[in-house]
Amino acid sequence: MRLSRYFLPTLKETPSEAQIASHRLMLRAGMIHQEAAGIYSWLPLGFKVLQNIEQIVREEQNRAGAIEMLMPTLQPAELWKESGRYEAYGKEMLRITDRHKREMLYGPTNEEMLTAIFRTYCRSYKELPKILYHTQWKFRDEVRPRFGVMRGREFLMKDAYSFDIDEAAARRSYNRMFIAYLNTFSRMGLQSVPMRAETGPIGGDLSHEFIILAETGESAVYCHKDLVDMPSPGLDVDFDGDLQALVDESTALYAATEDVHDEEAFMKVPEEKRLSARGIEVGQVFYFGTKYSEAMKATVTLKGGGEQAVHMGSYGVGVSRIAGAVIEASHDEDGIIWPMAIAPFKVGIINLRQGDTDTDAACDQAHQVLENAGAEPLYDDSENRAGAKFARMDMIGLPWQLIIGPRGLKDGVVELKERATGERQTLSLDAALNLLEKQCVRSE
Ligand code: 5CA
Repeated sequence: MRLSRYFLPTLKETPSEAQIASHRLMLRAGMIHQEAAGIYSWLPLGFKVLQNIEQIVREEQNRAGAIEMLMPTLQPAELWKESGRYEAYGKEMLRITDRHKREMLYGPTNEEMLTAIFRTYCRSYKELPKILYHTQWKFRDEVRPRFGVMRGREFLMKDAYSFDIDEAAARRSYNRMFIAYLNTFSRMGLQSVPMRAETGPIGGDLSHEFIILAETGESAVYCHKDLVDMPSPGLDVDFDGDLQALVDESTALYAATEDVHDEEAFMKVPEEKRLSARGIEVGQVFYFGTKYSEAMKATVTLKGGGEQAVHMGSYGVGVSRIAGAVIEASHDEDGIIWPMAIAPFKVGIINLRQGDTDTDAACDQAHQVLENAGAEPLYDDSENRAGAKFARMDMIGLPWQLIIGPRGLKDGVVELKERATGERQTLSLDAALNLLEKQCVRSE
């Protein structure tokens, strides 16, 4: 992509309304544009990041055996009256009346809708187990939307729902999602810590939040320090096998969010291993048994006769929140440092003397080769001074910078800079392009 043809409205000044680094940088890097409190447009650069996050979430959901679908943003109020949550949800729910005076709402989550779909089509134990998911915009009229996309009112969530015959089977579905989440966040370069958590308006008594430790996180959390660098299970996990041992390993050490924190149990952790910190919740999993299936009569017939309300769980990932969380976890004073897996472009080409025939030709060649190889280059072909080009490239945080100027070309060389380490190397254009193809093109 040529910058001259792209839409990248970067800002030099730090926006005064932004209190944390990720919000500031998302505005400055031209990723998002605020439309109303907690409601954002995703500009092209931000939208690419959002799509990359969504795709990783999708691949790991599919790998774990969940099935993708799509439900609407608007929901009829009747469904929520059946479960009893229409009143209980309170002011966080955006209620809408259509022209026929029918009560609707902008969905904050989809337990009711999917339970109703399930009961329409699935009547027998033979249909079980099932995990269905979608990635869709949600609306929660938060009292204090803040920190940009981290606590929005409209936000993108992946939500999955599991249906099983009994608690033991439901626990297996819970474990699938639990392990899938560890892998999902790890692929994005995030170290997530699963912590016991409150269930809130979703319900049930078994729940874990997946927390990214960060000083600017909204939740106070307490955990054993060894959890902070625990390796993720890895993509070769057998999701049809027994995952209980893996889950037990990840939950054996103390880890809890403030709401369920047990100071007495925490004190049993050796003092030098006690960590009380702040964190960002990027995902949460719930098992709530028959809470919705009983109220909404989602039952299946049993093998030996009789009927059983299905056991359910739900599993959310804050897709849009993750864009902010990754920046909180990965930036420096010059700007964002994208992990390769979700970077909006993988390499920035910087032309140090626009208009110089040889330099322009070398940049054009690099751009074309990298485009064709699928290395997703962004070519700064603007007339700006080199200093301004460097500053902008650092700020938007692409993993690699390929720097091409007339002086180097005379000696047959270009410069390659890695954003994360700041390391630079001087090499021939061919060698640089070779290296970039290896680094930036996904191997699968
Ligand atoms: N139905 C369940 C699971 S599918 C549910 O709604 N869970 S949740 O309330 O925990 O939300 C799931 C994830 O969405 C959270 O872990 C968080 O990462 C994200 N999220 C929740 N509220 C917001 C918000 N206001 N802004 C951005 N992301 C949010």
